[in-house]
Amino acid sequence: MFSTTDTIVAIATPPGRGGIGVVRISGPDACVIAGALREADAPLEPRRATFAKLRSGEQPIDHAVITFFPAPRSYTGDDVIEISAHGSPVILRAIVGAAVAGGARLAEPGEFTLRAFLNSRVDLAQAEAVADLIDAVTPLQARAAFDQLDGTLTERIASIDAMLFDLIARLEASVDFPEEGYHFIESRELVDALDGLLAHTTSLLADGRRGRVIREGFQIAIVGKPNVGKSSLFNALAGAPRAIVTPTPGTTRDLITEIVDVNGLRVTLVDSAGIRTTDDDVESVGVDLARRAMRIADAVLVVVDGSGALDDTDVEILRETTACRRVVVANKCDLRLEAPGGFLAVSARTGAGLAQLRDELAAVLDVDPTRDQPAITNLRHVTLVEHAHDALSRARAGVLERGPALSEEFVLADLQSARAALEEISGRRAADDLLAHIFARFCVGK
Ligand SMILES: Nc1nc2c(ncn2[C@@H]2O[C@H](COP(=O)(O)OP(=O)(O)OP(=O)(O)O)[C@@H](O)[C@H]2O)c(=O)[nH]1
Ligand SMILES: [Mg+2]
Repeated sequence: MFSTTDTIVAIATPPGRGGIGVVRISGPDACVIAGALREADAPLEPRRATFAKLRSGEQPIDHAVITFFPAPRSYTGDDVIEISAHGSPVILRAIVGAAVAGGARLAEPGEFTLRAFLNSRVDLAQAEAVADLIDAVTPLQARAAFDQLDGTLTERIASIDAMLFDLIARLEASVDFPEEGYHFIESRELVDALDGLLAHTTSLLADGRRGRVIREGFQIAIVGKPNVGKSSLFNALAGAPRAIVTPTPGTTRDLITEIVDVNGLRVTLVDSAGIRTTDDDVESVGVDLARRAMRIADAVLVVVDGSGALDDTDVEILRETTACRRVVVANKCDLRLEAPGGFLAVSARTGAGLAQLRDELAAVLDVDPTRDQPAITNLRHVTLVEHAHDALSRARAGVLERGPALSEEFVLADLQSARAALEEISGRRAADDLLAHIFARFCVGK
């Protein structure tokens, strides 16, 4: 990878124009480079916003506010200079250009956060949370990412790791002093300790399912026979007229998707062709697509026409979706008060029942945004906790199998591999290519 000891510079604010734009410089020469950029004699005081006139050589650039965060108490752990100038790409590029002329190097994507990780300002899970926080689409995603950045996952992993460390130490003592004929830990005690650890990994994994969908989102397919108002409901939930709505059955053929916020959950809604048997070639391709979308969705929203009675096609679709997580709605309730089949009455036209529909969709996805935030949201973390969990289960089975004449070496190997998995979450053991992969997700300047 690139050098981690030189001085880097990048624009930290998003591309485009704004009231303020920020250029960040990090590294041993940050102060010297910033000094050459401004017209002033007095050195920058730590953590004090200082007004400055910026120049590039003899050319004036802008009025700006410069703040100096000395190492190690800065974002990256190195000396950091933040320059807040007017948010014009021309000005910000000129500042970066002057910094490069002064000896800085353009930062790679995520390089500021990578340095924070390498300088132990954050662990790997926290660094990943920075990217998630920036990418968050719903407030719930932002909360989950913030909690991770704040160290909730780090703490939970560290407490499991500490217990493992203690157990390993005692087992190693037994292995190292076999002639004493004394076990530093008896098998019953070992099984109890493993049960305690497994309880922690189990609860982390349970949080993991909820957490991952908060981070990655769900897919919900809207299905029903033609003309029941699927596209109208899709538009109502999306808050925009995305899909064509007409009184002609068979209007929608393609799959149409839109990302919506359902009570804080990121949901990809999929509108599709009305399901029926048809001679129309194009429509029948659409019906196949609809069935496929229905099968891969995390949940389905089955729509029936509430203004009339159910017919065979409705019954068939209801039967096809019994095994799915689903919500069934009777649409067009503005035309008739009582919904057939006791289904939730909604109206895409008036908006009646839509709030309750959102609640029911969130409920069927089994994620309650008001509950405590899950500490684990990322597939990489879930997979590693699974590894640790499996290794602990193997260790437990091994102890039970061999009874009192337990063989510490086998158990030790499993415990070590559990520990290795957990340390990969925090990044204490992380290969360079893993780091490169994770930080490549960041944008420049982060
Ligand atoms: N009164 C009333 N009419 C509705 C409502 N929702 C949809 N409609 C009407 O029902 C007709 C069909 O609506 P669409 O949203 O196109 O129905 P669809 O299920 O997507 O139909 P296909 O794409 O053909 O399968 C249109 O004329 C809509 O205006 C509703 O809540 N109340
Ligand atoms: Mg439609």
